[in-house]
Amino acid sequence: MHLSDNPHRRYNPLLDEWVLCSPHRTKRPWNGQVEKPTGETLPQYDEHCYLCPGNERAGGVMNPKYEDVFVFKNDFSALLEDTPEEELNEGGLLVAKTERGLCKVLNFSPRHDMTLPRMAVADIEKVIKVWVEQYREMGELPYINYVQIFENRGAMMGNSNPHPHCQIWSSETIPDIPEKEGKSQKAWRKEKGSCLLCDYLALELRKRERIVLENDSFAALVPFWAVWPFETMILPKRHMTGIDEMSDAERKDLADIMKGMGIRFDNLFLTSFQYSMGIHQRPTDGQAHPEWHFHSHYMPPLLRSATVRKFMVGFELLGMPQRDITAESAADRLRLASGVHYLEG
Ligand code: H2U
Ligand code: ZN
Repeated sequence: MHLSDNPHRRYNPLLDEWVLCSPHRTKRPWNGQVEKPTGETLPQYDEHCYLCPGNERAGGVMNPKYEDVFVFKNDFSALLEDTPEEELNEGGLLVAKTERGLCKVLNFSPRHDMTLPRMAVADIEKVIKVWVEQYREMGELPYINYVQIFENRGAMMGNSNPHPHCQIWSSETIPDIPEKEGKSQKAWRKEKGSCLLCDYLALELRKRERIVLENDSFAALVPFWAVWPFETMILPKRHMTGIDEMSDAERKDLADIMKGMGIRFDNLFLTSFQYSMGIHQRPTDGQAHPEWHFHSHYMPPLLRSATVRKFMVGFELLGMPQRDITAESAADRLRLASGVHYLEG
């Protein structure tokens, strides 16, 4: 099959969905605008930032003068702990159920101008440690069955504040996407007696067409079925159902590959790369979930420059996801990007 020439569909075995690939379209001329990056520099401390140390948040709470990471309950939580149980079902057409949950914000650094790829590996490790603590702590709450850790980086992704932070939303039900991934992994395990993502990673490490980076414990790759132009996944090489199973050395390796991936993303278009990143792992519903292989997804919208993004519109909203540049060429470009951050080179 000529994957780099002919329009085709690719299967996503995690979501049981397809993506349409149109590699021949990359030959078409580009008439859209291409702007120069602004090169905005931020102060280390911003007196108006509600995430900076010592500053006031909504509702008058003061942030402590924290020195590394700082986690707090979201002042505008999407889910609440004390929502009463209610249900609606009118003929299977008007169906609703109340949902309980807990939302937190985690600041990566006291520095307003920091980003994950520019932080020291040891400081990223501190962030991962808090992820593990929060995953355990929130997951142990009887009404919490899933913990979603995610970072929206950049205004393009709806981030309201450049201060480096992520969010943790934990919920009573398993959200649709991890639920689907869980089902696929369970079905694979039942049918083949192995793990879907262990098998997938072994294949990718053999082929080496879509691997971007790897270390002893992790690999970063552009999945065969990527939808976003530079969509990437980070997978542990060892089968682990959740981030709470990592050894100290594995936590360090995760911090290392996250930094490496972040540097390459930033270097691709010489800009602070924008994305939604998140970790998928075993639900916290009290079951073992041996089928789950934890991993993270990076979904960046940028396509050809610091400002020209891919839009999910038209056919994507009404038909199915579609991409032009192949996953293989995206992986090549990320692999060839420098490992030294452009602001430090
Ligand atoms: P995002 O920029 O990734 O959306 O995250 C900012 C979060 O911080 C957002 O969820 C919360 C918002 O609800 N927030 C507070 O908890 N307190 C504040 O004083 C302002 C914003
Ligand atoms: Zn700040």
